[in-house]
Amino acid sequence: MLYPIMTSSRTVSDLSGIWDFKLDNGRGFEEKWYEKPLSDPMTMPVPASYNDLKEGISFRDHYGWVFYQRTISLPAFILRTQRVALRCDAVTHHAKIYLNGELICEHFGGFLPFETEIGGMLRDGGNLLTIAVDNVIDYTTLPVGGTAPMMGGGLPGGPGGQAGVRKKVNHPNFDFFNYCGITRPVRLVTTPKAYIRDITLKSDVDFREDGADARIHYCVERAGEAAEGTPCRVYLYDREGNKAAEAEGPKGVLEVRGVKLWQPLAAYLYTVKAVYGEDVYELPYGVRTVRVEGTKFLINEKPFYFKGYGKHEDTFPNGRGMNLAMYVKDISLMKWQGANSFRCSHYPYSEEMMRLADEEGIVVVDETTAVGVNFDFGGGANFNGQRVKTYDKEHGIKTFEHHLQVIRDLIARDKNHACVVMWNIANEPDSYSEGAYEYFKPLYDLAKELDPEKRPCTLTSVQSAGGPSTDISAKLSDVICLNRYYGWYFGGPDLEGPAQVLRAELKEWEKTGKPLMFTEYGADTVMGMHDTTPVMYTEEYQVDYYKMNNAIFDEFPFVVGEQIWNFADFATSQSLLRIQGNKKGLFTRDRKPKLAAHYFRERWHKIPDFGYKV
Ligand code: BDP
Repeated sequence: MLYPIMTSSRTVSDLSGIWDFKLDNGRGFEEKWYEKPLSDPMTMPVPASYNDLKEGISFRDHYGWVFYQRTISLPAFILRTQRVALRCDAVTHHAKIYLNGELICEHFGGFLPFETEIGGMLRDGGNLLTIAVDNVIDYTTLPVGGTAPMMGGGLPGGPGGQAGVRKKVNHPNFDFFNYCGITRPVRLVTTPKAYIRDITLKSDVDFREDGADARIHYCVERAGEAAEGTPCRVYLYDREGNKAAEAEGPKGVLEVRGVKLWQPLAAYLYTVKAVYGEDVYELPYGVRTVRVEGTKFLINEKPFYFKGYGKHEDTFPNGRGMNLAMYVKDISLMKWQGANSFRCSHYPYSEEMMRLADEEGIVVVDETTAVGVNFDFGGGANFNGQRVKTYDKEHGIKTFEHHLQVIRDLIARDKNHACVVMWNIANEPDSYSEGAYEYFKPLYDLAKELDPEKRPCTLTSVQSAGGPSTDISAKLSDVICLNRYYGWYFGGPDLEGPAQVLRAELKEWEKTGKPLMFTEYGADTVMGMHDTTPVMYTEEYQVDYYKMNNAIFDEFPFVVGEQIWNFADFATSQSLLRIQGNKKGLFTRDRKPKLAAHYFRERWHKIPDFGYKV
């Protein structure tokens, strides 16, 4: 799916701004709030999560639907000649869109874009646009919600309680706040009536001693009615705007001798320009290769070492709402620290962030919204004390079809990004129970089939999955990705015993002959809490925790990366384990460094991006 841009044939009208807003009181649909202007509306910015923008717990934790509204119009000459689509980049988690009182589109899933054509429906003058948004999560949605708190807590009979729950509330089966609303831009996008629907690119690179040549295979998907024989041409421009190659036809090859490669932290982007009839689209594109060979992760045929983090889209008060200034700041902090990568934990990040990562040369592990596909959290008593098997045919997870759809949409959106080097199919799913292999095998197969580059696929594996004999990621993943908390949830505050168990576990994984990276390890740390004897939650303990883990990773050449948990402190559901949020950040939520941030800065600047441990 193409990112919306202005070109000589396309306009984009950004609908960002203050919209009218109202929480559903249970009668919104019955009373057809979408048919007329909302009575007594609140003000609400788009894009943003709404939760932290008005005061009070009942607002923050609202369960169910909300209504956003504004009017839209476009000049008549555009409506006469152009195709018009309404594009939403992300509405969390379920959207119903009404135009002048008519339902025109419905979409499930809160982190990927969708669009609907509205040209023929727009009237002269103002048109009432209503977007109803639902935040309910359960075991049919991704991410997954339970019927009781994942990490325990809550009083029996109280709002968060496990028994006799009075009020309906969401129970995320994951550890981040269930921020929702219209979190990314909404835009009106126009194109000529015959238009370029999609572009798919894939490079073959011949590496020579003194450089490289590339064959960029392209496919331009066209749509709309066009005269027979409408020409399609594709051009490649270098960074200075010089034409580097061109080709004719909707499918073909752009040949580049002496290609300039996209490299981690040394990005080079060409522009691919497609022209079909009247329509023109331009796409930034980096040429690079990715593959796994033995226990190495090769980027441009050189063994790469991942240094970085799992992150969140989480800032105050935007929640998960787009925050361009923070995206730029975060990448600046990554470079300050000597990092080269991050993982889009636990959902696809905004298209603006992906484009920025392309431009800044940051390597990305791209993740689906499949977090919480695991009914063992909270001791398995996640469903009113009932133990339910994750893949139980009758009572188990019902996410499979949606999971397939998320993979389709994620790859459709991100397939052309040079920054994306691996797909993460799920975070900490139940990858060890009966039915796990049958659930996951088709998902890996689909990702491989759809990705033009056939990037490596993985799942980030939960500690309780055990080792390679029980965890299906041993069979399915191209790179073993471990989320491990030795010295925190497992064994903390002791660091010596956990070190031995970690070493023993790595010896087991080494036998699989696959590369392995850590996609999570971390310790909650309250900024400003210090002690001479490192005790849990102090900044000193966080440093010692990381030193212990890193020393063990360094013993194993097949460990190809360390992505710590988390880049910054972030908001999550309340529980006895969380002190106003998850505090595992190297940085605070407002991006001030803890002691461990300085420790990693020293470590990572000494570790080369390529050839470490070779
Ligand atoms: C892992 C999850 C992550 C949590 C983290 C933690 O993947 O989302 O935030 O643990 O406990 O289980 O901090």
